[in-house]
Amino acid sequence: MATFKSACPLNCWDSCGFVVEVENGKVVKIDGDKDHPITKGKICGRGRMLETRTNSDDRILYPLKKVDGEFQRITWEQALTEISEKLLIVRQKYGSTAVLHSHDYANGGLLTKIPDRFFNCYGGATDLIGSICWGSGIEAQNWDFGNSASHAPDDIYNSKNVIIWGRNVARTNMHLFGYLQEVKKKGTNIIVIDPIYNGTAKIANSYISITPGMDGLLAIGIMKELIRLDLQDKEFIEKYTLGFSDLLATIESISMNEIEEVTNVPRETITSLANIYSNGPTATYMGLGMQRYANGGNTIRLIDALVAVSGNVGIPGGGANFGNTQVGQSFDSVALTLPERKKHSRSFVMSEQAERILTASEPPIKMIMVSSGNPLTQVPNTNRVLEAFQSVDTLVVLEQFMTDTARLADYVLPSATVFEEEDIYYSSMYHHFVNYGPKLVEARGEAKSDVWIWSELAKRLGFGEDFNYTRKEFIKMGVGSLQEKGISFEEIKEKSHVPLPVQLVPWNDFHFSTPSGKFEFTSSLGEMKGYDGRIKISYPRESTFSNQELGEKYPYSLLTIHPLRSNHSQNYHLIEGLQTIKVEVSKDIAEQKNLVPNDKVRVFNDRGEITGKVQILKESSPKIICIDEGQWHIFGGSVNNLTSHEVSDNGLGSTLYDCLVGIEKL
Ligand SMILES: Nc1nc2c(c(=O)[nH]1)N[C@H]1C(S)=C(S)[C@@H](COP(=O)(O)OP(=O)(O)OC[C@H]3O[C@@H](n4cnc5c(=O)[nH]c(N)nc54)[C@H](O)[C@@H]3O)O[C@H]1N2
Ligand SMILES: Nc1nc2c(c(=O)[nH]1)N[C@H]1C(S)=C(S)[C@@H](COP(=O)(O)OP(=O)(O)OC[C@H]3O[C@@H](n4cnc5c(=O)[nH]c(N)nc54)[C@H](O)[C@@H]3O)O[C@H]1N2
Ligand code: SF4
Ligand SMILES: [Mo]
Repeated sequence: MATFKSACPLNCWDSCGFVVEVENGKVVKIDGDKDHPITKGKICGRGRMLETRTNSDDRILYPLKKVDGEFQRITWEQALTEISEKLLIVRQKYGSTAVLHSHDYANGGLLTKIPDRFFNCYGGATDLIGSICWGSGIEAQNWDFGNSASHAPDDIYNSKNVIIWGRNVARTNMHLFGYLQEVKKKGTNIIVIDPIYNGTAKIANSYISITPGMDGLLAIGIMKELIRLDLQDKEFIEKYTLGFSDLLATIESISMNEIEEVTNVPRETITSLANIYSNGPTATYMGLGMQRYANGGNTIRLIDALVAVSGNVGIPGGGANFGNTQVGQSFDSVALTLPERKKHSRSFVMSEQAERILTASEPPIKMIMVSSGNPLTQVPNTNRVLEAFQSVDTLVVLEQFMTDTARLADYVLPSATVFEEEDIYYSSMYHHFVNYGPKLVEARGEAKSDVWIWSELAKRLGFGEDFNYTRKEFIKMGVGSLQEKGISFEEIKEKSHVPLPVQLVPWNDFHFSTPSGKFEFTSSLGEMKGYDGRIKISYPRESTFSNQELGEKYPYSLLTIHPLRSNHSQNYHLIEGLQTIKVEVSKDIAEQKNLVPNDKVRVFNDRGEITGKVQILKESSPKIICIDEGQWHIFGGSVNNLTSHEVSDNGLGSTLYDCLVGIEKL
């Protein structure tokens, strides 16, 4: 047996360092790397499950082609020849943008950028922009700061108060949870704002429950109190911001009574939050859940504004922490993806891909290639996604398992798992370390790395010379941008984890990356893109405040949060205990509908329905139903049967949690 350092590839805040045991050419155990400065030897069950995902009997090990509705094993030669011929014919007949590359970010390896290189060299396919995950929040921070950047994890030691605003830290961000436990012992004040009393709320000094989608209004309430009490940071506002008078006008246009009513947060709590924000440093860690609403971008902008007005921007222990895109921006995407090779382009917003596939003309979508994603369970409005993905002539899916998306494919190409290929891994969500993952075992069966698959297709399409590089050479291309900062691939490989040269306390020079160089309450970038750049008062699309009629028909807010034991859809087929649908309801719903635990219920709206077994939430905002995302069709189906594909206010995010439903006992 031998042990090796490696890295978790999963799309997660934490990006952990691993120690992997290999015996007789097989991965047998995964543990945490104690030497990793952030993840310190602790990993979660999803990381450990990668051993099962690699060794499972259910893995797809050979190329498959659907013939008369049944999958048949074919050779790689046949698969690659037929797929490349189809790509050539589609381009010739309809143009390159008749092909859609549908993907998400299921793998945090640097070389997941290679499909972009492939499609650019192909001439430019239809690609996806924005993100169902964090699109509206990232765009919001681009408007306010010019980029989305977080404070380094250790900076939490400088915070007097920590506000966990809509992030399910105990479940989704285990190392931030570790930090919270540690700083709490030293007296740091921890506050959780969330519609659900979650695992993080349990360790907090206070828990504030809020009506879903109304966080921006709470931020306005806090700013109103800051200003009433004359606690705002006048110097910061004066010297480093743009558009404060517009913000003031918005703040003044709504009363505290209205805010209390809509948010369900009492005035004393709002006043106490104003005192906490002004008596900092106060760090705000925002989650992604609360920006998956029609007003999601505006919500993040209002929280950013609160952090700015209270003087918590650019100081140690402060920050409006959302994503940390400066991590991913450290790599040389241009060298890896060759954008100049693209001749044609068309983009669909990720959330709307099904609608756009179904309505596209000039050219229509004729072929879809899917990698690192499972749109049939993960993209909103599953019934429309099914219709869309069934409507094209050819669907090719690069996969490890027979997911709902793979099941629908004409060709399934078996993809290697993390330990079967070399790469470097990072996450643009939390910390700034890049981790090295060596190739530890041979890929099982005839599985191949995605890079190999794209390269073989490239050869057959006549742009093989752009792919005539080894994996190592591709990785080196991507880290070329770090050379002048003294970081090389060899160093990353040797040390297993290296901190990237990003700002550890972002904006500490008060030079912002916005067009004005200031923090922008009124966004010039937003205006340049044709939006009203001002911060507004806005509500979710599906709420009793904005749509009374719908609220009467479907009175409950459905939250579809991330599962504890699976990264999205990745483990449901491997853990028997996950193969049911749990419908968590707030106490008021249980009382009103006479529900007790384990009652069978149907949850429904105009888009679809789902059935499952009741559990009752201990504490939450009223009128809430919560169903974890990621479930497979064979185990009851994805909760995205119910969600809407509509985009968020700034155009680039999803409205997954902006969803009204009804419920009935069966
Ligand atoms: N176990 C596990 N961990 C994961 C993942 C996973 O699938 N499983 N996925 C990873 C990925 S890709 C991501 S994007 C992150 C997401 O990490 P998080 O942001 O922590 O998780 P989400 O499930 O998106 O968000 C859920 C939280 O937002 C709250 N919420 C929902 N609506 C509102 C609202 O209107 N206001 C407020 N204040 N709170 C609200 C929910 O109650 C819940 O506590 O997690 C990563 N980590
Ligand atoms: N209702 C609802 N829906 C949601 C969310 C929610 O909170 N609620 N969360 C959203 C969020 S935050 C996200 S990030 C998305 C995630 O959406 P996805 O990324 O589509 O979700 P995963 O289940 O992680 O699916 C990824 C698939 O990629 C495969 N895969 C893993 N590694 C590789 C690889 O290296 N190559 C290839 N070819 N395939 C690979 C896995 O086997 C898996 O089947 O889901 C979104 N959907
Ligand atoms: S899923 Fe996240 S917390 Fe779990 S091991 Fe991987 S990076 Fe770490
Ligand atoms: Mo995500």
